[in-house]
Amino acid sequence: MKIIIAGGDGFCGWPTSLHLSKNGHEIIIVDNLSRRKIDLELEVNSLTPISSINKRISKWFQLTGKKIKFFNIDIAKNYQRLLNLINQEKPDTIVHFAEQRAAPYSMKNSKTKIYTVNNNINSTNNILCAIVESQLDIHLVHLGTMGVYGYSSADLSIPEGYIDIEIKNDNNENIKKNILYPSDPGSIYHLTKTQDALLFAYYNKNDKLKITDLHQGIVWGTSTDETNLDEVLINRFDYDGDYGTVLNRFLMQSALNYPLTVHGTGGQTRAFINIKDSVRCLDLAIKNPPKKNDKVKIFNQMTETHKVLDLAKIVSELTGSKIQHMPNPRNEDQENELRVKNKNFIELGLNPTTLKKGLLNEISEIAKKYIKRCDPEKIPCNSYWTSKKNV
Ligand code: NAD
Ligand code: USQ
Repeated sequence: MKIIIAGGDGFCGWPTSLHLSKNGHEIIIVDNLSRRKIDLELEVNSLTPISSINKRISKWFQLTGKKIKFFNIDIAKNYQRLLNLINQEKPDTIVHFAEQRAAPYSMKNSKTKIYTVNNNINSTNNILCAIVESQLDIHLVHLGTMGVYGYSSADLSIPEGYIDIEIKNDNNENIKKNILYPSDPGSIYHLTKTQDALLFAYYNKNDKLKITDLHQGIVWGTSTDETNLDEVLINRFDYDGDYGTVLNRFLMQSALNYPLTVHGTGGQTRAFINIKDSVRCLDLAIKNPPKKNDKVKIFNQMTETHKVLDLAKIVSELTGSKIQHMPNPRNEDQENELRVKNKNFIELGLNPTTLKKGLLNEISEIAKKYIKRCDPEKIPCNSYWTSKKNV
């Protein structure tokens, strides 16, 4: 298959590009390198030393003989270049990772809120418009987030996208409907993903586009078999207060002997998936497109749920690190239970990599290897959800 990977230079996009290239697909990366520019803006680096996109691609060719093409296009702003590329390359599939993905960055200030909304919603709408205008039969696979649902399951396992409801009509008769699960975003970033979901529903209804939306949990880990082949292929490892995600931050903090920064009580339950499973899920989603006239296919891309404090305890037992409860900079429930259905991927053959000590050790080793690149001043989370700090 020929596959355009929008956002293919990023944390999820780069290992996915390599994995799909190894599996014989023809890969075209489209990325405006905005994530690298945000590192410069925040004066922070990936813990791992990431090479330029051209060096990455050349090394992959040298090691495997497989070519990956790269186009630097801002898909939120340059619709015509995106459309020209689609018309020229005629891909079978477009995978869409190209959005600003950090909730804390999206809540930093008005500038980052506006940027996140403009960038994410325009990226998605431009891709959808371009598929329609090209008149090609392209399957769009988008990376959504578990956060579209909110995290409160209210004794109900969160279904994969849709929920059956029964309501009374004007004649007081019960009618049944199958609707998108009500959205409940917790940040401006998560809000853009709920808007994406509406765009998909509309283009699917109006233009019959074939779309798969993957509501992914928090990705942990950094390496895959392909990124492990050479240091030039290494994946990014975000650890700073805006982009670092919770488990990777705890593993990095333990390597630095820095207390594990648990927000509030640590009672927040979240869904998780290892990066190795994330790339496998993309492969499965691409191989199993919706049929013509199917509605948007929605999968929950996660393998397990954990409370933040329990994760801190696991890392602490493994490494001897201390746990420090911090005032929570976010406006979120301090405690929640979360149950999530994920049978779609399991039925397609996903064999989940669960949080094992061996794997945590492997990631700790990477964190230890590069810990000298860490700037401890960048660890605290300084983006507040509201002007009033929580205590
Ligand atoms: P990332 O920031 O590392 O990668 C995103 C890539 O998209 C970057 O390389 C960036 O330069 C590019 N990009 C952004 N806007 C663009 C634009 N307008 N034009 C072209 N390129 C653009 O993020 P990631 O962690 O790889 O996440 C990828 C996707 O997966 C996101 O949509 C995110 O919402 C979703 N996701 C990520 C996680 C996670 O834990 N990392 C979890 C769930 C869902
Ligand atoms: N947290 C801590 N300590 C920290 C960092 C985070 O206690 O040092 C807590 C947060 O308060 C939150 C939880 O850990 O309760 C998760 O935070 P996170 O930064 O790991 O994840 P989140 O902001 O939800 O975002 C990440 C990705 C995003 C993706 C989302 C999936 O950055 O792109 O969409 O995970 S999900 O969480 O399922 O919505």
